[in-house]
Amino acid sequence: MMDKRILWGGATAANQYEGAFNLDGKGLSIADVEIGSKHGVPREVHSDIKEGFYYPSHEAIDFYHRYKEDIALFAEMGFTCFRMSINWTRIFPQGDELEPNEAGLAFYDKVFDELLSYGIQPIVTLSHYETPLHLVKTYGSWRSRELITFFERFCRVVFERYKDKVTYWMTFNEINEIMNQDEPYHQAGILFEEGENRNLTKVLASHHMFLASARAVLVGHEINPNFKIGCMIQYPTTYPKHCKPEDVLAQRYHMMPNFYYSDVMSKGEYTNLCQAQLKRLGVSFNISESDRKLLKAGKVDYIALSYYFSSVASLDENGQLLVERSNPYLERNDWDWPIDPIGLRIALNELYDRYQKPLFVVENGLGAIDQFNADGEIIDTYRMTYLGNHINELKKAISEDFVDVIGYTCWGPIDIISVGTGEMRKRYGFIYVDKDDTGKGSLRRIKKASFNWYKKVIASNGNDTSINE
Ligand code: BGP
Repeated sequence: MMDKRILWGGATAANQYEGAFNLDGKGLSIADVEIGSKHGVPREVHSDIKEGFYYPSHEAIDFYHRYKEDIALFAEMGFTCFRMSINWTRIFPQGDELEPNEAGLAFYDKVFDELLSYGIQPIVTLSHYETPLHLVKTYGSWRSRELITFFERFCRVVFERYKDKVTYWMTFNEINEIMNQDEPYHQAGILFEEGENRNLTKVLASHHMFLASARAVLVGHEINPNFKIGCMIQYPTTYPKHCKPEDVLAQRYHMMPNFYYSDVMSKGEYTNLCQAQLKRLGVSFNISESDRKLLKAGKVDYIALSYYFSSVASLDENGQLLVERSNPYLERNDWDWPIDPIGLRIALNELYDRYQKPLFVVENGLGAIDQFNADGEIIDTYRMTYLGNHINELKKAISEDFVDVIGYTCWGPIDIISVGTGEMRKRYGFIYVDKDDTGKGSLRRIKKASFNWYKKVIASNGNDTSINE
């Protein structure tokens, strides 16, 4: 039984949800030139919009025009919070203007007012894979220190504008994925050039983003001291493959690039772990005294995390780190992601032990292929089982392990575009959206069986996760 009341809701990102990619003055973001993948093929990025291609972000599922209908459905489920991003390119279409786009600001006013009219608090990500394309082309994205100024300007404008409407903010979505991805396109707007020192670029771009995040924390607190500004990481709970000490070391090695991010943003410095990680990467760089001071002053208030699955790590015979998703103790979803609810409890304990800062689970969920039955319904028991089991472990982390958790927003409470594949058929929602992978469909919203289930979960503060079949 969990007594502590936490926030409950769902999480989205503008580029996967809003559509209206070129309306009311919006500029192009990196998402707007990315096409969907054919199954198994990586997504392709174009330098501009090309004739004859389908770009999933352009319409997405059109929250831009349907926000009232969607928010009413969220309210019906009893949401007390809703995570969304402000699309940077609605506010600063190119990213480097001096004055914001009023129509973009007005849109988020309408959305926040609608949410607040139902008592739903907006939880806002400032940068969720939506770097302005112009900044990528003109400045090389976060390779350039100049982006710190542009990001700070964007933050200042939205903090001022929404200071009475939003309390919880987070800076960069899954920032730690910069180190984990071959090319950190989504996270940092970077595709490598030939001959580029990739590790060095990743480290420097990350440094610029750390400084930008620290500036955002300082500016935000100056505008409203009650703001809570967090970082956001993808938490990759990892187990040693065997009880061999080498595999335990491998597990630690695998966590290093991830803690690298949460250490700098939460502790305000490059810790011994960060230095060890830099050494492993074979790169070094100078950090000025003023940068060090800024990082120390701009530590985050809380840590937000996404959690989907766990991995296992080992060292191969050449001493190389090997990370696998296959774990004989776990089942996997349609996209081969292992399903591991206890991994969430472990994640929360590891993070809280390390940082002693409040945690916010801002993404968790099951991507699945949903099918209508003969009665025209989607009975998504698999989704309820996945979420219910994770919520049960979340409650144990709170009530038995005394971890301080602010809230839980599952990913994609309504079906939206998948970031990994650009598909629609990878569905996370309690609400089905009639749209397929080629962009066809009426966009009609249809409740799945999990809709009423989540309503009950929220009403019971997560204490009733039972499924009535
Ligand atoms: C996270 C992202 C989200 C989201 C989610 C699910 O990495 O922060 O934007 O999309 O993963 O991933 P996918 O959409 O590929 O299933």
